[in-house]
Amino acid sequence: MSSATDTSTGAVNEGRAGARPDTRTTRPRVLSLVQPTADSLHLGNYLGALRQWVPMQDDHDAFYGVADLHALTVEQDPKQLRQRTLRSAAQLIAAGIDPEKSTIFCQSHVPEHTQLAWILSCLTGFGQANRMTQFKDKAARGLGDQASVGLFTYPVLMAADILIYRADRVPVGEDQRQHLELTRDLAARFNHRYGRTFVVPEPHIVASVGRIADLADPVGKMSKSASSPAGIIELLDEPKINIKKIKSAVTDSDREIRFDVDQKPGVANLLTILSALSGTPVETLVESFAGKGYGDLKGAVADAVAETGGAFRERALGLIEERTELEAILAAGAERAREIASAVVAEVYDKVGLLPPAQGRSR
Ligand code: ATP
Ligand code: LTN
Repeated sequence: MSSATDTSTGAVNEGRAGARPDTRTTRPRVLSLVQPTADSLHLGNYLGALRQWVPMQDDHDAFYGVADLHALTVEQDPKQLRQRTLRSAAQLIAAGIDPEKSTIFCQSHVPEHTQLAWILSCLTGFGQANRMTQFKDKAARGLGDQASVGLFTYPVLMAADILIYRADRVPVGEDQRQHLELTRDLAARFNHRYGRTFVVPEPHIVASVGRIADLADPVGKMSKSASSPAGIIELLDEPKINIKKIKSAVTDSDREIRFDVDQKPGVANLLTILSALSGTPVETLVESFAGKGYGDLKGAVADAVAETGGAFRERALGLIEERTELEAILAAGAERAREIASAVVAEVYDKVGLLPPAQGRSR
């Protein structure tokens, strides 16, 4: 792991009088964000990302939040974006992120992210940015030449989100691995050019659940923006809708339940989901389904999703109504985040040679 204890920021370690003490000196830092691009998070977000975030808040200094600026890389309805930002925050808390343990914030409330993103974009080769496959996929999916420059530079803003907190670990799904590689490159490049400044972060990707597949097209990943309604389990949907989708999940034409991602991607995905939700290893599940059919497997998956999803849904729908409370949590999170982010941006501006504005000397 890269060094967690950096000496350059008093601000990181001081904490505020009366605030939760900053535990950075003893605990590594974890950071991750979700985009508010839908009313509901889906099962892939939950298993691939959020579920890893929850235990990490116990032994890390945790920063979790909502990447509303990233959502703007594709067209959004303004009113809906605001609602989805609050809904996303509610869902993080419903999943078990505790505002007493973690700093929960909204990306646009910490304007230093965009300040650092500009500096990092000046260190990013056009060719390197152009190799990012998520941009290519999203641009190819209908946007073509209309894809925004923001979508193109999205991974640089993501690097800024991570580096500005000197995060040690970043729990994400497999689709973000390449962006993490870019982030690591940019950290190392900046450190090499200007002296040690950033922590080079480690991705935290759990292989078994890093890429939950689309139920209707199990070769693709379950995605808020790319999946058809039939392919995606939205956690805030009525349980009966999700049960129906699971029962209609695409499998294959033979009848054997075994784990083979290449030959039987639909069945492998159902086994992956059931294993993650039940805590039972895939091999044990395969043995227990010997002689049974796809209908039995789907029934077990539907029960497991209903069980985990039911409690989550109830908590989230309750929290979404607590707007004032959610806003207060985000305000407190932004305050703590800005203490760290503003010190890092000041240090970076100085290192790259930007002239500081003179205090009180205007004529
Ligand atoms: P979009 O389709 O709008 O890009 P998304 O469905 O990929 O959205 P994000 O908000 O971008 O969702 O992702 C939040 C987190 O969930 C990220 O860490 C991402 O890697 C993870 N994630 C997204 N989809 C999956 C999936 N199918 N399996 C596992 N993890 C996933
Ligand atoms: N690109 C991520 C969302 C995201 C993120 C981050 C994740 C924005 N900034 C920083 C981890 C760390 C995605 O889920 N598509």
